[in-house]
Amino acid sequence: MEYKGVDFYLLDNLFTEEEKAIRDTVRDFVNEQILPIIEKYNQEMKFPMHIVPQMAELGLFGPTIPAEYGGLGLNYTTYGLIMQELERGDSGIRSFASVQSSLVMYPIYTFGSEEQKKHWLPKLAAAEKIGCFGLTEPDFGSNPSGMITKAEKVEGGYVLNGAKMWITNGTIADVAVVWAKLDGKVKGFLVEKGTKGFYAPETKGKLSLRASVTSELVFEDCLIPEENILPNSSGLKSPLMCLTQARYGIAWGVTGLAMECYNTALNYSLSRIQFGKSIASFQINQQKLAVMLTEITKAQLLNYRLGKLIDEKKMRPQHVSMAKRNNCEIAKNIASTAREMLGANGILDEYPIMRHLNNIESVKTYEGTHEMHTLILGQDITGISAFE
Ligand code: TGC
Ligand code: FAD
Repeated sequence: MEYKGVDFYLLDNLFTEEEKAIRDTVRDFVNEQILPIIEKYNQEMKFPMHIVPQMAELGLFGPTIPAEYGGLGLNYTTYGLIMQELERGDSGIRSFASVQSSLVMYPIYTFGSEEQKKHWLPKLAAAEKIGCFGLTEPDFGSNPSGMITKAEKVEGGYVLNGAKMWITNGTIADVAVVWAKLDGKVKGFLVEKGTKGFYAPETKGKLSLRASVTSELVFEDCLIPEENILPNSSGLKSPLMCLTQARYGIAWGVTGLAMECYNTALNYSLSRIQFGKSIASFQINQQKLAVMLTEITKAQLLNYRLGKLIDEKKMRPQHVSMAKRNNCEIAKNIASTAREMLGANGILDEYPIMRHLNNIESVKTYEGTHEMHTLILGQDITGISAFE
């Protein structure tokens, strides 16, 4: 059955023709290029690299970056809709786009020199170069301020020592945006593939986000040239600003994941017969569908308003935390309920639900865990930090 999206509150009436056209183009791309292949890549624990040039051609990398640097200069609602459609395909595909756009192009655009912007951004938009973002360390995940990776000033540049962990695209990246302490203050560095003393081994054994490359980054006396420091980065606030961008994309992305699980459960329940009737006719299943649709609609409304707040420059990071926290939680619940509604068939790879259910475990964890976003909101409400 043709997928038509989920739009109970007629939000389509609020999107512009351009926003809808771009969303539909990405939806078609997902239907034609991702859904037919993704289970295989997921099972083989590989990222489908061959789709990246097509994604670049569609303008899916850095879509909000101005055209003079290779982006499309689109608004944040459109960026969100792109992420919604990509994650309906798979969280690993959305992750690839999130990292390239929000965690690599955004920091170069925001904290980079004019030379860095001109050199890197068009290549990243065209996917001639792939990037990754290294903040998390083996001993510092939720609390990146404790990071021990450090840079020391030497003649002509900086020497970098330390390690990062759980880095999306690390092994396949041409350039890593790495956050390290220089004289005790966090700064961003562009570490290029092939730099002596830089290794990026792939993390094996993941049971979630399998169609995505995850890596460790190791820096052993890496000499980083002077021109590769991000000159306008300043303190932990700089990487946290990047996280706000990526968290926004995740809020939309997981809504797409939830829409796909809901749609699959709805179609299945209408056709599956038990006790002489479709299982959709039983009250308990109708309640499940009603709750799923309500939660999707609430998530869509959060996303819609959040996009406007960003475009109107009224967004605070706490607004994004609320949407990331809520939407990951409801997506996880919806994927789990959808799995139940398919009975035994729910565990088969013939349906996308089990893959989404496994993926959401990563998505709920990265970019700030559910608990971190709860505490961010708690601090905003009370003025009291409960992190320590
Ligand atoms: P804190 O003192 O609160 O803040 C330091 C400065 O930063 C400002 N700030 C933010 N600015 C922009 N966006 C945000 N989200 C911000 N959060 C804080 C803050 O106002 C302050 O500014 P200033 O001017 O006063 O200096 O810092 P803290 O050390 O107490 O940390 C707070 C905490 C715990 C919320 C933060 O560390 C945090 O968010 N932790 C979670 C870590 C996290 O999310 N890691 C994600 C790693 S990247 C990743 O997962 C990529 S997955 C990609 C994929 O595959 O899709
Ligand atoms: P911890 O910080 O050790 O937390 C463990 C548990 O304790 C969590 O439940 C947490 O909520 C809880 N906890 C911690 N502190 C508190 C507290 N103060 N109060 C209450 N509860 C608390 N990072 C990058 O930098 N770049 C990437 O590209 C990237 N990609 C990733 C891809 C995947 C597939 C995954 C799984 C992770 C990725 N990450 C990346 C790392 C991710 O951001 C971290 O895993 C996340 O921030 C949590 O850190 P942690 O795993 O060390 O958990």
